[in-house]
Amino acid sequence: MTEPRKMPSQTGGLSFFEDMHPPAADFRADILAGLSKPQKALPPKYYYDEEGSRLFDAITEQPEYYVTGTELELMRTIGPELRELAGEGALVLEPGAGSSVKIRTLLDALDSPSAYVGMDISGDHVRSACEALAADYPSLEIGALCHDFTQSLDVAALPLSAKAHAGRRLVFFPGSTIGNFELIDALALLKTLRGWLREGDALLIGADMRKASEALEAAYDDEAGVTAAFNLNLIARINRELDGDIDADGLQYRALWNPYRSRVEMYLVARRDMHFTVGGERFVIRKDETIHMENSHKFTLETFQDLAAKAGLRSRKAWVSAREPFSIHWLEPAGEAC
Ligand code: AVI
Repeated sequence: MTEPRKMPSQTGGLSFFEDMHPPAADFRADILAGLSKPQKALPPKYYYDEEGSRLFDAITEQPEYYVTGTELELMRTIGPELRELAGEGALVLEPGAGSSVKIRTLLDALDSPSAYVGMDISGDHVRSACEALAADYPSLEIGALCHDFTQSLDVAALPLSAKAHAGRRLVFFPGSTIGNFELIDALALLKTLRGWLREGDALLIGADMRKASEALEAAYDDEAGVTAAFNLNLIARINRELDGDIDADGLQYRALWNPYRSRVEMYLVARRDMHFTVGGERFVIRKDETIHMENSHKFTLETFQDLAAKAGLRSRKAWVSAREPFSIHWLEPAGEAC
């Protein structure tokens, strides 16, 4: 890690802002590669431009999308247990640093947390999210890291106080974002997060659960068409930023539950044959051909705990919501990852 800079006067109440210069994504190369595959596919990490982020927030408010509300309700219910498990003075680390309501719920539940460090691949995003948090928690030590959280991190080298470094590390990864990774990548991410923990530290992670296909398909294809708009927004972004001419009206959004892979698969389906150009390259999509957009894996307690065990994480406690089943896991380092 480069020597972190402490810049309290310039950091809007933050203890530090550190840019670890994660490698920049190559939007053009990734989109052209995805459209050139036999099964066309677009990387979901590109959903989140300004409009995409606004649409995702709107998804979380749709009545069919139970994920956000259910997890938040469960977090509130288990708050006293989290306080007990974390003990006093925890150092909270949040890869993603996106969900201000959930992190506030956790911080409010804990017993005098010593510090919070948010991280995200977008420096602007993590900085403003952490500054907003610092305004609400003026006595909490708060740092922001521009970092690709799929990469290793030397937590001991972060410019935090001795008190913060002495606290239990609690890595918080809510939202079932883990479900958007291919299982092999989810395992790699769990191993990376495991690498941030010492004996006695913990990973608190949300994982959505298998349920009736009707509920799952409705959650990912809401009546108001917000999830469809979220997917089609990536087509608009491609047209705008890569000089494309894809006719979005020729594409229909569809969400399908795949029980064999235990995941909801999201696609754009061509209504007719279409020829289009993106980034100076020509493509054809045939009627009924699909563009694979995203997966959202769903787990049972057992399948998630098995995955965690392969990453060297042992389940200390798991909670399941009363209504649409959603799980939150308290995982602790155990032995080595395999
Ligand atoms: C961010 N992630 C947890 C969402 C999910 O539920 O898989 C992404 C999403 N895509 C469409 N709707 C929600």
